[in-house]
Amino acid sequence: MQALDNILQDATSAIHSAADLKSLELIRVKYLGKKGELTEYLKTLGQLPASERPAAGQKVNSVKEAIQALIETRSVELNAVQIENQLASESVDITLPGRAQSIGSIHPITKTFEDLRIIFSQMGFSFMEGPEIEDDYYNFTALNVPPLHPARAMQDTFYFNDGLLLRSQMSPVQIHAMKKLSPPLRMVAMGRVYRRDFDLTHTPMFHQMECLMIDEHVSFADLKGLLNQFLTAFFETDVAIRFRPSYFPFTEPSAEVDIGCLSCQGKGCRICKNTGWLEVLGCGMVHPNVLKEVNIDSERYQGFAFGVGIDRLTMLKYGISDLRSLFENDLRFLKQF
Ligand code: 2U9
Repeated sequence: MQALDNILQDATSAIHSAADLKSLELIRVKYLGKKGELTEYLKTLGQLPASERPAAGQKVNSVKEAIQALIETRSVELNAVQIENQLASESVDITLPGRAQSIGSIHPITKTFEDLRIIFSQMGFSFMEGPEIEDDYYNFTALNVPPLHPARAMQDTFYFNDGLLLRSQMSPVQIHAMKKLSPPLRMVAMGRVYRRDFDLTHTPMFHQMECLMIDEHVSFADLKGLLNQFLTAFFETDVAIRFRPSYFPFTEPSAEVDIGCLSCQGKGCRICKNTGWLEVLGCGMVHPNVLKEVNIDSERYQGFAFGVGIDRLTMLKYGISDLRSLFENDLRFLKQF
């Protein structure tokens, strides 16, 4: 009986000091397992005189139940501690600021495309598209560019081997349109064009917009009015405009258009090379030869056209001084838009 009390005492203090579930399991095996101290004890019961057996049996059982109950209680405690520890180690600090999603921005050239689309749609122009690979006829011949014109030279245009070329202006889109549709026509073509030019102010691929209007009684005055409205809307200010006579094979008469310098208001600065003016586009009345080529009666119909470099227009509007920044995709630059 004394030995059983000693076992209970030892087991009780071992169970109390068990630090985790693993040590508690070892204690259970030590006392209650198949070869455990109490089990061994049970086996010796048979050697006792029959009169002592029931009392001894009862005592072993009560010690066994007491140990089981102690283990059960401790196991509940240790389980709770284990869960506490796990929760503490896996806890999330919800006061930490989250990782910000970086949001893209609109490329300035795309922004100009979008602005131009709004301005010219509001003035009743339709937008048309065409292939970037054209042939000599649509890019030059139909536009009254003579066979030996310098623009056709190998050093200006990208040619493929089989008579095809990368369009060097947007005009072929308008030739396709004029062959399909009949006047009156108000159309704009915007997109990529290609020239064999690569220096500080030229890239081999750049962006152009060309505008064409064909109707009866269309005059240079209509062209001036439209350009005034367009440039004022685009630069969001009352820009001064001047026309200088020029020459293009596809327009007659032709002119180049300057706007009053946006950074010095015409006083003269580094941007306008002290002239007070910035060249922005070329324009003119569509040459009768171009109208004849697409079977439009040039006696009845006239048209005006103009072409503008979108990259340059964008640089002027946003004060971008280096053309390369439009093509490098440096996020530090792009994120400003
Ligand atoms: C058709 C007939 C005529 C489009 C025109 C220009 C003048 C012009 C330049 C501006 C800067 C090209 O990007 S740039 O270097 N363009 O000066 N473009 S008239 O004339 C047309 C177009 C289509 C059927």
